[in-house]
Amino acid sequence: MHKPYYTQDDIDGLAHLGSCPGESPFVRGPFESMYRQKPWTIRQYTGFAGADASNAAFKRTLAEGGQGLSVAFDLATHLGFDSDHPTAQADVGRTGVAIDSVEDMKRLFDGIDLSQVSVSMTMNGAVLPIMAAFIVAAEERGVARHQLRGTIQNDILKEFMVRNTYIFEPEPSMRICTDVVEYLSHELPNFNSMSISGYHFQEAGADPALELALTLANARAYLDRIAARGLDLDHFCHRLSFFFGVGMNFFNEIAKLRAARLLWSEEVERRGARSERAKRMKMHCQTSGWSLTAQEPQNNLIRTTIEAMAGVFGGTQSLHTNAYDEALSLPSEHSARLARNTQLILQQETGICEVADPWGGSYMMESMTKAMADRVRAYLAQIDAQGGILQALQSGWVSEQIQTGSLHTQSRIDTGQQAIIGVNRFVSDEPTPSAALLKVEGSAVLNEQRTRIAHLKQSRDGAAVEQALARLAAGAAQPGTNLLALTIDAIRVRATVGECTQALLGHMRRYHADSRFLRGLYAADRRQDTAWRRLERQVKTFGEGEGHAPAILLVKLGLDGHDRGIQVVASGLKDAGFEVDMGPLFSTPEQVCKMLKFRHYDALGVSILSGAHLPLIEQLVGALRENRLDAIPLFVGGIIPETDTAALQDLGVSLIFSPGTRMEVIGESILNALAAVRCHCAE
Ligand code: SCA
Ligand code: 5AD
Repeated sequence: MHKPYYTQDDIDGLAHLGSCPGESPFVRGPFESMYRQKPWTIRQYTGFAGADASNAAFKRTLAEGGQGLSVAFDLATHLGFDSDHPTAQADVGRTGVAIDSVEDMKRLFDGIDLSQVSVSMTMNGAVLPIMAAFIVAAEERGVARHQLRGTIQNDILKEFMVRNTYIFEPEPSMRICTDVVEYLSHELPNFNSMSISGYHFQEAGADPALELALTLANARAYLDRIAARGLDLDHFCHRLSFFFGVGMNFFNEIAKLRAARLLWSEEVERRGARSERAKRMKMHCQTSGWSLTAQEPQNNLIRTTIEAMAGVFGGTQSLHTNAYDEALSLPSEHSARLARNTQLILQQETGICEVADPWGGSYMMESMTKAMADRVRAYLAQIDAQGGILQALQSGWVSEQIQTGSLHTQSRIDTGQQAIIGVNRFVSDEPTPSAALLKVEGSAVLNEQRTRIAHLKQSRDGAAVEQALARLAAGAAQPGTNLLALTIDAIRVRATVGECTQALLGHMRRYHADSRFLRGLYAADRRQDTAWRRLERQVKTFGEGEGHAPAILLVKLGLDGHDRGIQVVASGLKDAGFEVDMGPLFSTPEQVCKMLKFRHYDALGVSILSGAHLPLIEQLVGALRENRLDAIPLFVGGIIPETDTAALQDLGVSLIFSPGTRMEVIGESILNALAAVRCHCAE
């Protein structure tokens, strides 16, 4: 909560005051001249379908004012599956670009001079083959390693906590991260070897203080590992970069970014760094995807502009602004252009770049920066008391903190305490003018990738591939060998991303996470609310009629790991009186059938945000039919464009819930649908 106004009293004695931008502790920004000398990099996260389509989008982005590149890979690539792997089929090319080999990587950057453009790659689980493919692609184009500028995300801890594109268990995963940092610090001195991320925590429900605390806690864990290898902080630390989300909490977001630099500088100094460069935090920011709505999507342009301004006032080095059609699909050409223009207008029309840290000295901002830093320190102390972030992860503390945040936010929205214009206030009855959405032809991409893999496998030197993969597998069993060096050798002889991953899996176990959701918290927030109490009564009445509470199985299908939505729905329905089970992430239709046979369920709910809903639901419905389970009512929630509604209904889906649907609407619609089925059966 903010005070009504702030005065000199609020900043008297604050220890962090008094420095200039570019001076330790860098609270006012990493550089003295900041944007006057070099504005932040307009770096839009881009990728879909195959390498050629994404290459065209990169070239368009650069021609239309983008200043750096940022690659979004598809889920199959993230999880180390080649496109021809049976598990990956529905997801190929959906949420990002499909990359199976160095040949794909070369096409991705065809005609783009990698000695001039910096490239960020959001890759964590399959970081070894992807980083290797990038290095080999550049090498074969004649770009020297020291010329390569960019960033690899390489932040596996937050994958276990929220983002869910992990492959190996935490220990081997930490080794891989550290191998990458070590290799890049020697071989690619201008490449940022980690982008330690808070963004995904915020998207999953963390408030700015928790987001920052978890980011710094993870960063500390990485520092410990890297230090244990004997690397000198002053040699590698300036290449550890950060990544934060920027939501609608305007003042707090600015304070968060200022506090982030302050705390990082303190941390690195405490560990004995001597150079200023090592203590200076640099960051990328992305406006919040979660804050954008499917209802009246043009409102999202306004939200994104405000969030972008908070990122800029906070002193970010690089920025992605989301497209307004975010809650409906991946950006279209038009929405991507508007998103980019948002940044160009800020840079070139407003004068914002002329003054560094314009909020510096504000009674409010300085005291909020201090308050933010204090809250983060308190979280870090809590994490330390548990023995560190890995322990806090394994005990479930991290996910409990984040889910608590997401449930409180949801209840505040559902009760109207937190305003979202067009969703819970000033809802428009007018139909939203329909925008042309990007459509990925998944099966075409899949067929093309399959053909390319087959061709690659025919034309390469099979024996050389086998030997390189055997060396990689042996390296996995041998701490002390650098796995990135071995993966580069394998990728160079045309091993695929999937083959490298398989080789590592020989010695590094695949990680499986539990699905958890919280009980009691959501209902506690809504106890006074008549709409909620009505739902509770309806569930009770249904249960009395049936002799048991309505039971629902909620599942995620395919490779999509976005589980904030399903967790919130699971908690809400459970609190309303439903019996709720949640299947594990990455369920297959066969596994869903098995779960349905294990106990009685009245309904099945599927959450899909990856755009793969049509093939996945088709597969699921086929499996349900084969197993004579197709009488069970099927609900789907997620990012489902209206144009796909009819096809899903034809497949037998009873109800479709878009983002932003209130909990009581979900609960009541399910009960009504169940009642309708009962009536129908009785006729
Ligand atoms: C800049 N420079 C200056 C200066 N401004 N020097 C003096 N005075 C100034 N005012 C120098 C810098 O030191 C640097 O040189 C060079 O100019 C480039 O500037 P930069 O600030 O480093 O900018 P950039 O190259 O853009 O790098 C930004 C950053 C990097 C450091 C943050 O890591 C980055 O680009 N990150 C992007 C991460 C990203 O896009 N992630 C997408 C995630 P030196 O290098 O020589 O020092 S998307 C995601 O994960 C969400 C979706 C999902 O899938 O879940
Ligand atoms: N292209 C552009 N933006 C993307 N996002 C995710 N995948 C892509 C992509 N392929 C953005 C969305 C999402 C956030 C995590 O990143 O804004 O909410």
